[in-house]
Amino acid sequence: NAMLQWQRTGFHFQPQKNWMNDPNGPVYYKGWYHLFYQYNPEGAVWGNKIAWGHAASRDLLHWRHLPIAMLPDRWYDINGVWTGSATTLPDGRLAVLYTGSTNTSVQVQCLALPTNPEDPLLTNWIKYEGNPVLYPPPAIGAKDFRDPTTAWLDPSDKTWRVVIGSKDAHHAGIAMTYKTKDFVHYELVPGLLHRVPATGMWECIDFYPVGTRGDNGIDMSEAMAKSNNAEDVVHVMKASMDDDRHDYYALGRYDAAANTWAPMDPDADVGIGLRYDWGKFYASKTFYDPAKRRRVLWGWVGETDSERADVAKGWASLQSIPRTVVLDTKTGSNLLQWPVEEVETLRTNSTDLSGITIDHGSVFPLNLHRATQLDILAEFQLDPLAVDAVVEADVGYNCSTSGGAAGRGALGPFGLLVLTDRRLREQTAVYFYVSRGLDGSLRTHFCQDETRSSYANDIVKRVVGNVVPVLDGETLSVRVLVDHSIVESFAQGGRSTATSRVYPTEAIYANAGVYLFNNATNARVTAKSLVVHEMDSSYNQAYMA
Ligand code: DQQ
Repeated sequence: NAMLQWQRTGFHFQPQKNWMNDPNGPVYYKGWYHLFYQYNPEGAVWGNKIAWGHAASRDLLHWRHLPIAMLPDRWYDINGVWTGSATTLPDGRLAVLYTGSTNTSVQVQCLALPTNPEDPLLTNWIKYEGNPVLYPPPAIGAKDFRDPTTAWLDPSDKTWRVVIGSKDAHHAGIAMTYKTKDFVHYELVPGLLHRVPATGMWECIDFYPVGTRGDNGIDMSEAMAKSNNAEDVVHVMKASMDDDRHDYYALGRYDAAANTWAPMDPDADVGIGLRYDWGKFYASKTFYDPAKRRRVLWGWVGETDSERADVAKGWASLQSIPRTVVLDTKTGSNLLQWPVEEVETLRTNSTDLSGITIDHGSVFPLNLHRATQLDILAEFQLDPLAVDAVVEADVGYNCSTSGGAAGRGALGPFGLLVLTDRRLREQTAVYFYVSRGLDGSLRTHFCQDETRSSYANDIVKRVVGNVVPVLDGETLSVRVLVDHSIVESFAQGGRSTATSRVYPTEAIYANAGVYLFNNATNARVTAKSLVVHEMDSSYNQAYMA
């Protein structure tokens, strides 16, 4: 069916068919990037046969699909080989820990190792004969104990630390630390690494350092070995909140001796402050890439259409574009996420449309060849005289509830309409909205409006987004990746991101277009720079298995 085929992406990772969810055990090994993922070999929905799908790549873009790495075939994982992480040992070998859902649906931790460490493709895996290696501790629910992190070496006693998420009896989300010498025997470290009331089950915890200089990525064990330089790093804690299905992170300080991590800003703790992405993005995980000395983030981008539609098309879910993660040294209070540099190698035809001014209440069509796979970079500036003339505007603005791209205020919304049909009725809007307080201060929201993204009606359509920090002298900038059924946007250099799954019915193939729009009532907007790159597909024949 051509319409469903249309939804497959050109440069986002997806299996050839069936259901996918969380990224698992991402790692760089002997020249290859490996991505494992939660995979249902039996169909396009989640189920109790979840296995570890597997693919490998030289560049994080062109993937070689490999055989399933692990199937649910033991009593301790017969209800699912669930999420886990890979750890690179000092001798270069790998240890993988994952959660098994047992024959009685107890969540236990299991160890797996590559059958042949000489094989750079890591094709075959052995489950450790003594599995499971870890059961839920007393007072923790049998079904609330999952998703072990990548381990790191603690220099004080030269043993490994692993973190596992759960919730306590008061519905607080918790992070527990375990100690192990050999990945077989474990000891619970007293106390909790962290706890946040009322946040419920913490899935897929990620815990890693970022440098305060904001440049290279850092391996966790390396950062610990240099703990006398603790001032040079901040530790990020991320949890995927089962209650609301979003990935929340916070920046904080790790005290290894005390087994505690505390947020630098208590008002921005895990689950109540920052999110990786304001759209569809969950169960994410980072890994340290020693080849390019960077930290790379993957996130599961699920479907927002109906299960029936997924079954009809035979597949469900994408992975986000892999994103480098660094500390934002300008604000000091958030991360920056940006598509890995390899993405730029897919750029083909490039159109420079810098300097266009859009009057208030108007749209401007971009003259492009193809608009289904794009990498758009735009920088906007509101007419400064118009901004000065506005005394107060839209102080209570909210992306989700203030009318989206069709709403009109003094200084917004304005931005881009992508995957737009010829009648300009099917469209996904990526936009800024500036409000002004009585004290003269400006606040900028970055939002993505899915409400007109498809004529189909079996789809969850929302307006997502939030306030994004804009510092003095900065323009409003956004990078938008358009790839058939996904719009993945990065505002202000990656301070804020928004990912939408969209299902256009008319804005497909040659009918898809891009427009600039400005729905502000009081100000003209200039696209100071605007470059649109068409993107090659990464799924070319040579790389198919
Ligand atoms: N998905 C896995 C679990 C994890 C959840 C099961 C998060 O291990 O907690 O497929 O999406």
